[in-house]
Formats: sequence, structure tokens, C-alpha cells
Amino acid sequence: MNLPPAPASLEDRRTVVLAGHDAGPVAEAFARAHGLPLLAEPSSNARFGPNAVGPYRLLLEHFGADSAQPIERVVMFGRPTLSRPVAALLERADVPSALYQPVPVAWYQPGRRTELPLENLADLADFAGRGPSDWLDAWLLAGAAAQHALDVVLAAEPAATGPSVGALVWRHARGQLMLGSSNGIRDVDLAGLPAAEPAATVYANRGLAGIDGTISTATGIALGGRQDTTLLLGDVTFLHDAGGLLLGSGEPEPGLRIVVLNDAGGPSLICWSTGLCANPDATRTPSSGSSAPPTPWTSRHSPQRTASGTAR
Ligand SMILES: Cc1ncc(C[n+]2csc(CCOP(=O)(O)OP(=O)(O)O)c2C)c(N)n1
Repeated sequence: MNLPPAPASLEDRRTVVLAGHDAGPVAEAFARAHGLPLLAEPSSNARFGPNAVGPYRLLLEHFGADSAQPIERVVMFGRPTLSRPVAALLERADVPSALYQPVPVAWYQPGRRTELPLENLADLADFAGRGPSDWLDAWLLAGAAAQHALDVVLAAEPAATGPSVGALVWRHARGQLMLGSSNGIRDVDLAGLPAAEPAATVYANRGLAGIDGTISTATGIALGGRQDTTLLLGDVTFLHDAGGLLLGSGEPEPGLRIVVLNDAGGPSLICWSTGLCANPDATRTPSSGSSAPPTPWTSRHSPQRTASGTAR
């Protein structure tokens, strides 16, 4: 998708494009047309292209109020749900934000959210302005440095970690990709390198981020989409819906690859039961989390292996 380049008459503004769940490729096209950095969650289906900054979550402070280049405005597509730094940015009264909302969405309740809803791209363009010449470059440079630092940390960790598995799944998934709650999708948000073009259509249960029926949902997506489908999910979510692996006789076998991040039940459960993880972004580093190192179990969804709880 392409949009016409932003007219030169628009104001120069240090705006960021935030693409939350279900934003769609229009967010990428908008960022490109306006020369703005694109901060895109994995299930935005906009995490690609030359303006996308993968580890953006680590950089919001770098472009914070006291920095040399503070963020001035936020243009939002879809619903961001994944990280506290993003929530904190949206809460800032000194950074106006607007939401592209061509049709009403259930989660946007006027009076309860601060973003200005705008129905058309022309109004959004006026709000966003154009990125000053060094704005996008500053983000891309900082993004490359953060990605390099992340790669070094992940490479130094001999065991599989959530972010390292998430990055691999993101890189290799083709067709359709479903990302489970709660850390699977966050690991990809942190470590999944944006590609030039989208390689897979991404699905996730956001909003309440339910773990119910994750395997069943991915099975339906695989069968309905008739494409190779990958599901990344945590061990608790996997066990919670293990019944979803069962296929009745005569039911078609989905082309579903399941990657389970086995971290022995943590860290969400550890956070909840101990209250120690008030800031998951600070506590879930590649080398922290539960006491057991995560082990990815991968399996092709197969009816022969389902009933006995397989997927080793
Ligand atoms: C139906 C439902 N019940 C409870 C929750 C709360 N919840 C969110 S994540 C989670 C545990 C997920 O654990 P796991 O699958 O191991 O993933 P990880 O936390 O390791 O990413 C639970 C119980 C939920 N999201 N949905």
C-alpha cells in the first residue's frame, strides 16, 4: 500500500506512528509518506518496511521529555496493548495523540481515552505533520544500536530465551502466525526484526488477552486460511487448551506448527502470585524470568500425537 507523499506545506513535527493491534498496513504507508518512525506491535500487521523500528520499546525514554529530540506527537493506528513504556507515552498530557478511526471501534470509549479520534487520513496528516529531516534517521540509528545490543545479549545466552525464540519464530513464520499471551507476543515485540515486506498475517487475542482456546483458535485460522500457520504460545496456555489438539474422526488436519515456550509456568504466574513484577519490561530480561530456562517444544499438529499430550 502506498499513500501520496506528505505535502511540503505540513508542519515539521517530531511525531511517531504507533501501530497497535489490528492497525493494518495503512499505518506503515502513513509513516513512510510522512517520514515518521513506525513503532509497530507484531499483531498490528504493520511491523515492516523502511520506517519500522523493532526494539522501539527500549527507545521511548531516549526520545523522552528531557532528551535532545523529544517526541512531540503520537499518531495511533489500532489498539496498543503490549508495553508500559507505550502506555506511559500515551498518558503524557504534554504529548498530544490522535487515533485513526475510520469506523467506530468498540474499545475506544470517548471520555475514557485521551486520543483525538480522526476519521480521515487528511485530518490525520494535518495532525501528524512531517518528520523533520533528522527525525527518522535518529530513530533508525537508535533502533539499529538497540537491536545490536539485544543481539549481543541474546547470543551470549546459551539457553533458549523468550526473546530469542520469539525472534526466530518471527523470522521464519510464513503464511499465518498466531501469537499467544502473555509473553510470547511481547518477546516478539521486543526482538522480532521488522522485514522489508510482511511475511505472515499475524493474529492474537488482545484486549483481555484471553488464553482460553488459543490452540483451537490457531487451528481455525489454519483451516480457514488454508495456509501454513505457526502458533507461538507459553506452556500454561498450551496446557490450558491441550484439548484443542484433539481432532474428531473425519476432521481435517490443520497445517499448524506449534512452538511452546516452556518456562515451567513462569513468569506471568510468578508475577501474579508474588506481585514482584510490577514492571514486566524491567523484570523480564533475556536472562531473567522463571528459575527454569525456557525450552521451546515444537511440533506439527498431528492427530496421532494429540491425545497422549505429546509435543516434545
Ligand atoms: C482465560 C484467561 N484466564 C486467565 C488469564 C490470565 N493469564 C494471562 S497470561 C496467563 C499465563 C500464561 O502463561 P504461559 O502460557 O506460560 O505464558 P507466559 O506467561 O510464559 O508468557 C494467564 C493465566 C487470561 N489471560 N485468560
